[in-house]
This record gives sequence, C-alpha cells and structure tokens, in this order.
Amino acid sequence: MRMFRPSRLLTVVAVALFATLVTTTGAQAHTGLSSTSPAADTTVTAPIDTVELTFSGSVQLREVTVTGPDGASATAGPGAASGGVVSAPVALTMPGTHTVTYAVTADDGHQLEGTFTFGYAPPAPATPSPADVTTPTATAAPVTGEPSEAGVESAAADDGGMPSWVAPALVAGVVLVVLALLLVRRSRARG
Ligand SMILES: [Cu+2]
Repeated sequence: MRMFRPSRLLTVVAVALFATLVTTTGAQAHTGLSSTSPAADTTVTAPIDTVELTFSGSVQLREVTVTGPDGASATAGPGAASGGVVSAPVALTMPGTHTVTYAVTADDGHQLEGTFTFGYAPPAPATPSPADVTTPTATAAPVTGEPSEAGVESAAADDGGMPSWVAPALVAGVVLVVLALLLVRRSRARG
C-alpha cells in the first residue's frame, strides 16, 4: 500500500498542474485586435471617411490617431468606441502611407496599444483639370493683358510688314479727300 501513495501523489500533482495550465490558457484569451478597415498593409484607391478597428471584445477608447505621409494628422474628428469597434473619422488628402495608432482598454482591464499602416492611392482625375484651367489663362493673358506692342507687332507680321494702322489711315485719308472734293465742287456749283 505504501508503494502506491507516491504515485497517487504524483497523479494529484499532475492533475493539479494540468488544471492550472488549462485555466491559465483560458484566461489568456485576452481581447485583441481582430481586423481593421482598411486592412493593414493594403492600399485604398477611393477616398474613405472612416478608419475602423474591430476588437474581439468590448474596449474603451483611449486614443486613436491617423497620420498622413507628411506626418500631419489625417483625422477629421474625435474617434469613438462602440462595443468592440473603434472608429476614427478621416479626411485623406495626400496619397501615400497612412499610419493608424490606437490605445484602448479592454474589458478585462488590459491595455492594448498598437499601430498599423495602409496606403492611399487615389485615381488622378486632378491632373487634366489644372492643365485645362491653366491653358486658357495662359492664352488669354497676353490678349487681354498687354495688347499694346505685342499685339501690334504680331498684326504687322500678319500684314506682311505693314503696320496695322496704315490701312485704316489710308481709308480715312481717301474718305477725307473725297469729302473735301465734294465740298469744293458743291461750293463752286453754288457760287
Ligand atoms: Cu487581457
């Protein structure tokens, strides 16, 4: 009988150790970050207005920040936590890597902190429109702005070297001469 006692003791110890292990493992299922939107290390091509972090349990928000490629804040307002979802309004203005940094307190009292990044690569319809705007401005500027010498010179070149005022002056001169002749004839006819 004495021979079995040490083995029974061992069995009890083994069971106790196993139970402790199981209990500890169960307690280690802490709240964690389950997913994010945008997903970490992905690139969005369309503008988004919210970054969301989904945790495996309820959390209380301590801080959430989103910074753009230039390091400036890309958040458009204060973040909020609802259950296990933390959301942060954002306004993405710069293409490039954005960094999301969060700090929450899980319901089990543990502090969770972390960071992840996502890229922003919007389509570029912005490139043609500034060109369209610039082109008319550039062509309109010389015409309306300085019509003096540049305009006269280009007109002169088009007329084959003759200054642009010559033709109107000739016409005016001819008209004056004709009028003068008519007046002279009329006055002679009366007299
Ligand atoms: Cu925990």
